[in-house]
This record gives sequence, structure tokens and C-alpha cells, in this order.
Amino acid sequence: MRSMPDLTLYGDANFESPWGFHVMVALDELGLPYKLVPLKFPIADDIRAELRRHAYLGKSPCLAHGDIWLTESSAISEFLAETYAPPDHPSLLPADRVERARARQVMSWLRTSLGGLREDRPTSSVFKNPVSNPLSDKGRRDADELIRVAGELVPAGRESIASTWSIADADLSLTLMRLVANGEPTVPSRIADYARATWARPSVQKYLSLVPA
Ligand SMILES: N[C@@H](CCC(=O)N[C@@H](CS)C(=O)NCC(=O)O)C(=O)O
Repeated sequence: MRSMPDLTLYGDANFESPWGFHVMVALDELGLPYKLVPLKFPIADDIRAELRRHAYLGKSPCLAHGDIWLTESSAISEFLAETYAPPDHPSLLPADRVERARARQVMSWLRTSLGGLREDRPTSSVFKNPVSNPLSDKGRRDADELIRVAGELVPAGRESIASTWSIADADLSLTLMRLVANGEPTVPSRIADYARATWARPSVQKYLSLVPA
């Protein structure tokens, strides 16, 4: 019998971090059990010191895999994808080199852009309480750009960016849900359906079931 991996995730106690979402969905997609240590922000000094001691950065999410501690959500999911790879585990990233590069492009873009949209439509409005305030000019521009890019990335009739679902779809769908869950009328139904398909995955539904009210 294969031994259980020794995995501990230091994650956001409020379940509002898109990066925590990314790692929890990744762990669940791979079928990996883990212990969750919920952190309140700002991170307490003693815990930050412990994270820094092991992972250099005192940030969340931080995954401890035995004595390997990592922060930065996409570094964590890439490490998990390589450590728990097919055929024993589902693939977290596309098998095809070019599709994998595209998935990484999307993940990197979503971590460094669309700040106006993230501010206007925080994850709390997706996971907990929808909002109805109008988008700011920056939020509107970000929303239009997101809709344009998603429309090009996801071919008609497909529920994933690549030929198979990948963890980049979790990130893109969460970003789209900032609009869809708040009733934004300009999201084409094909793109809203794409985001909702990821939302219906057991990994995402499990995450949502853990979000405190
Ligand atoms: N780029 C990082 C973002 C990590 C991050 O900003 N984490 C925040 C919480 S969402 C944090 O740890 N804040 C506490 C701090 O910086 O002191 C990732 O993808 O994991």
C-alpha cells in the first residue's frame, strides 16, 4: 500500500485568497489528503518566522511536503504536478509542451494583472456575498480584457484552455467568476458556461463547502 504523503498547507483562514484556492483545488484534483493550518492575516510573528525559516518567504499559501516547504501558489502546483504525476495521478498541467506553456502563461498573467477587477470584485464577492457596485474605469477595462482573452483562449464547445482540463482553468474560471457571480451582463454565455463548468468540479465544490459564512 502506498504511504500517505506528509502534506501540510498553511492557508487563509477566511478562504478569500485566490492563491489558497489554487493550491487547495490542485491538492484535491490530485486526490492528496493534507492537513490545513488556517492562518489569520496579518500572519502572526511566530508563524511568519517559522514559514521564513523553512520556506524563506513568510507568506501563505505555504505547503510543507515533508521537509520541503514552498510558497508561491503556481510553484506549489507545479511541484505537486511533477511529484504526483500520471499515470498514478490525474494531470494537473497539460501533457503537451505547448499547451503547458500556454497554461503557465495564463497563470502568470492572472497573478500579475487585472488589479482593478480584483479590487472591484474581490473573491469574497465570489465565495460569499455578491456585490452590485458599478465597476470602476480600471475594473471595466480589466473586465473587457479578461472577456476578450478568455474568448480567444477557450475554443467554442470546450470546457478547458488546453485539450484537457488543467489547474490554469481553475485560475481563469475564478477570475471570470468575479464577473459571473456578480451578475455582469457582458460575459458571453459561452464563457460563463466555461467558468461554471470548472465551478461544478468536485474539487471546487469541496473548497466552496469549506468557506466560512
Ligand atoms: N504570489 C503569491 C501571493 C501570496 C500572497 O500574497 N499571500 C498573501 C495572502 S493572499 C500573504 O501571505 N500575505 C501576508 C503577508 O504578505 O504578510 C502566490 O501566488 O502564492
